[in-house]
Amino acid sequence: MGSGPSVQIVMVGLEGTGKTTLLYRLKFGQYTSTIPTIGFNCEKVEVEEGKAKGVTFTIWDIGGKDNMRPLWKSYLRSANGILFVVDSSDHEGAEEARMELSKLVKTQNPTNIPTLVVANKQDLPDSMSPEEVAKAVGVSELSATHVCQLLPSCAVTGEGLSEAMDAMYEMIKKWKKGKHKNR
Ligand SMILES: Nc1nc2c(ncn2[C@@H]2O[C@H](COP(=O)(O)OP(=O)(O)O)[C@@H](O)[C@H]2O)c(=O)[nH]1
Ligand SMILES: [Mg+2]
Repeated sequence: MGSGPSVQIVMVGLEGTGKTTLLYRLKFGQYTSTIPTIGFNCEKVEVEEGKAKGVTFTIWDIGGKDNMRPLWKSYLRSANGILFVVDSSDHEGAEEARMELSKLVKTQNPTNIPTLVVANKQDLPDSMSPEEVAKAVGVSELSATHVCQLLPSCAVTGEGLSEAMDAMYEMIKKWKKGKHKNR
């Protein structure tokens, strides 16, 4: 990996939202088929374009089955940012995603590391728009008190992923500055 800055990211979300697809898309630059994640995957990804060029992201892709969710918080201790992946086509799952996101950001994240919600599967015809996803999973409420924003993506084609990594890195940089100021 390069000699540039490096950050640790925890990627979570309900099962089947596209986390592992996103991870492999970033890692290998192409679509890779996945199997349901038991436990976790971890990859180092060096961004090759955009504002976060040269930054190495160590991404922990944590299984989203409900028996894994209590473990999400233990991965946050050494993390600099959270990627919360949502399946924009899963209308029924939005309420569960909203509860898990809120719990994670408000109570399981004592150092308030920034959260980027990724509205994935934007390519599917019945997908909610990014604005609809933001509303459904409560991003606007959370962003009043926590560093939380949302961006759209399609992990299969990779659309939006470069913008998402840029945004995640910008949020982390700001968070680090703010943290040092308060010391
Ligand atoms: N149409 C579409 N399918 C996707 C997208 N991202 C992931 N998938 C599919 O969703 C399924 C679950 O993906 P996976 O990465 O295993 O989800 P995970 O459980 O969050 O890791 C797989 O069949 C993927 O090919 C996307 O952006 N668009
Ligand atoms: Mg997975």
